[in-house]
Parts: sequence; structure tokens; C-alpha cells
Amino acid sequence: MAKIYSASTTAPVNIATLKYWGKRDTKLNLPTNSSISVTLSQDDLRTFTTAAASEAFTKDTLWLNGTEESVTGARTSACLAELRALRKSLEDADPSLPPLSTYKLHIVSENNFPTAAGLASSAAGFAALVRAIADLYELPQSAEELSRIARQGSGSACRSLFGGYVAWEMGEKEDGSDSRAVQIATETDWPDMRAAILVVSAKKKETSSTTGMQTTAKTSPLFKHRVEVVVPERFKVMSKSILDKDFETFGQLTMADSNQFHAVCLDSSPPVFYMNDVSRNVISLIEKVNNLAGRVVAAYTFDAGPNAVLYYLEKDEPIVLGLLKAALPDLDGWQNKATVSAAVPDG
Ligand code: 2P0
Repeated sequence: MAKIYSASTTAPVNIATLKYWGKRDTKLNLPTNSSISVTLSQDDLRTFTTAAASEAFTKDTLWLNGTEESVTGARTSACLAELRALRKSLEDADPSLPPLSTYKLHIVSENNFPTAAGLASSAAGFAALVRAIADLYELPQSAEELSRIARQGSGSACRSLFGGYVAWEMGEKEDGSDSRAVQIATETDWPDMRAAILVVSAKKKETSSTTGMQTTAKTSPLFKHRVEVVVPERFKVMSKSILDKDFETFGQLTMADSNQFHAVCLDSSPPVFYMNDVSRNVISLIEKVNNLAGRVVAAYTFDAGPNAVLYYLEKDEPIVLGLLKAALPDLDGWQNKATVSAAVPDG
């Protein structure tokens, strides 16, 4: 019987505090602006992926949460082609290696959280896929180099190759070779950061991120101002706030950037809506608490869906979690804690 080679890995979710929204190249997933995110603990949200290769396999297959998905889509194909090419160059250099680059792949991936509900499932998914195959192929490439491949699967996936605080530098080159993720700081550099995830709805979002961001980039007059003026400055100040452990600045910018991201969505034609009434209640509540305290106790952020992520410092956890329980008792299924993860995904 033909031998089956396999490798398994997990990859974490990351939640952007400076949002990626807009592509300058849809094929290579090159963004119109740089972005910043925080990687969450894999105890709470993660994708677990196994990749296997064998001479006996007759076609590439991918199962996501038990359902067979296409591997012929441009994104998955791009990742597989790049990884196979890297493996091929290893095999060319050392002919004693088994020719895994010529074998079909079977990939099995499971999320422990709702898929496509604005909880960055594609980020963890493609990061895990790339890492699992890179491990299977015993590739020597660094996380930064692998992030360029994961980016082609889903833009935000490049940031899930690192733990802690991560920047996706947009780069300038047309071939995307300088558009990759880098770590700004590890979890232990700012260890008292906490995140709470409020699952407002686990339904699949109505407008995919890819469609939504293209609509915005094509039609929103505010968008140009955002990518040319606002984000470059915010990128510098937010990076510094992370290095300085300055939660006041970090929190203010996180909330401002979530609000501007949803503003450019609303400024699109047709407008794109991701938040709902519960999301807006969360914003009002956090704004009131911060206002009463005279400081940023918690910072909210919303991605392409209604679910809220709150960032706060460990010392304020009793206030934040107590407040949520008191003010939003009906919010079902919210996970009350996700510590920031430092761990680079296994492998
Ligand atoms: C982000 N989002 O920075 C932003 C904020 C959603 C809102 O990255 O088309 O799934 O696969 O590159 O990465 C969601 O977009 O989009 C996203 P593609 P992706 O996290």
C-alpha cells in the first residue's frame, strides 16, 4: 500500500484593530492599505487542519467542517501551487526526498467557531492550510515568507501566521513580494491585553468581505481619504501605542478605525451593512462607560459582521465582564474571554 505522509497544525484567529478593506490587486490579494491585528488565544478560536499526501490519492480534496469544498478556486489553487513549487525545489536539490510535490493532497480543516460570520474564519483557515502543507513538505521558509502565500488565500490570513501584535505591510511591488505580515510585538511584550468576543449572530454574512471591499473601493468617495490620509498616520501611531503599551491611544484608534471602516461601507453604492442594533447597543454602552470613567476602559471593534470584539486590560476585566452581563443578559453564546496569544501556530 502506498505510504501516506501527513502533518497537522492549528492556526489562530486575528482581529484587526486597523482594518484591511480594499484590494489594489484582486488576484494576488494586494491591499490598498496596511493593517494591524491582535492574534487571539487558540484556546478560544482556532482552525485545526491536517494535510496528507500520497501516491495513492487521485485528486486534491478539501473538507471544511465535514463538507467537501472546491480546491479549484483561484485562492486555494494559488496557495497549493506556491507550496508545491517550494517543495519541488527541495526535491530537485535532494533527489532522495519523496516526490510529495507530485502527489495529490487531502486536506481536512475544522473550525471551533462559526464560519463566515465575521469572526475571521478565512484568516485562521488559510493560515492553517498553508502551515499544515508547509510542515508536510518540510519547507524551511519563515512565517513571514509563508504569510505571502497565505495572503493569496485570504488577505487577513497572512496575519494569523504570527501570535501577539501583527502588521500586514501593504508593500509597493506589483508582484506582491513585499506584501507580508510582520510581528510588531509578542504577547509577552504586552501581556495584560484581553479580548472578549460577543457573538451577536452566528449567521453567515450577507455580503462577503471580498465583494464588500470591492464595492467600497469602486464607489466610496470617503475611501480615498481613508487609504491615502487616515490609515498611513494611524498605522504609525497604533504601532507605537503597542510598543509603548499605551492602551488609551490603542483603544481610541481601534474604535475610530472600526467606525471609519463601517462608515466607508455605508458610503458605498449600494451601501454595505455589517452591524445590527445589538452591535450599536454595544458601541453606546462602551462609549458611555469610557466617558463616565474618563478613560478608555474597553475598546470595541467590528469586522464584516455584527459580532463585537472588545479589547481591555486585565485589571479592568471584572468591570468589563460584569457590565456586559448586566447590560446584555440576553446575548446568547458570547465567549467572555480570549487572551491574546503569543504562540506562533504550531509547527
Ligand atoms: C481585517 N476584514 O483587516 C478586515 C476588517 C474584515 C473587516 O480582512 O477577500 O476575508 O479573503 O482577502 O481577509 C476580511 O477580509 O478578505 C477582513 P479576502 P478577508 O481583518
